[in-house]
Amino acid sequence: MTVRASMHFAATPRTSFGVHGCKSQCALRALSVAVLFAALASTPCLAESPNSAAANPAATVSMDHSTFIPSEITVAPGTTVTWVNNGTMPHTVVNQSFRSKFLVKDAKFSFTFTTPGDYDYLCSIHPNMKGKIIVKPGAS
Ligand SMILES: [Cu+2]
Repeated sequence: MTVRASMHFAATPRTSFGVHGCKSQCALRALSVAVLFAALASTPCLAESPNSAAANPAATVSMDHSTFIPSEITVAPGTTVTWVNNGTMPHTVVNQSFRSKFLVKDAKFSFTFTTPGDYDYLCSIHPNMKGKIIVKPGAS
């Protein structure tokens, strides 16, 4: 009689569906948070996007008094152009092919031009501040 009673007790299902359900729900929530963080980490932002810079040749464009100096230069393919802000106001250098970050006083931005063509660019803060790089084979 005593043995049969204890066997019956042991066979009673002890699993609570309530506890089990919460566990899997919590695991699911943790997973979706992880997925969200991964998505945020891979979101592209307005970061600086220079291309790989070659050793030479090189050219420099100054930014001063809201003007690119010289406003137009002709360079050979493979030339790295470096813009330097010599003024006190922040400027940017923006084109379809390249985009600098905010350049404060003395900040620099470089881009290497490999493909011949005309590259009109401007400062996104001062849209009237424009410049042009002409990339032409044979130019020095
Ligand atoms: Cu500007």
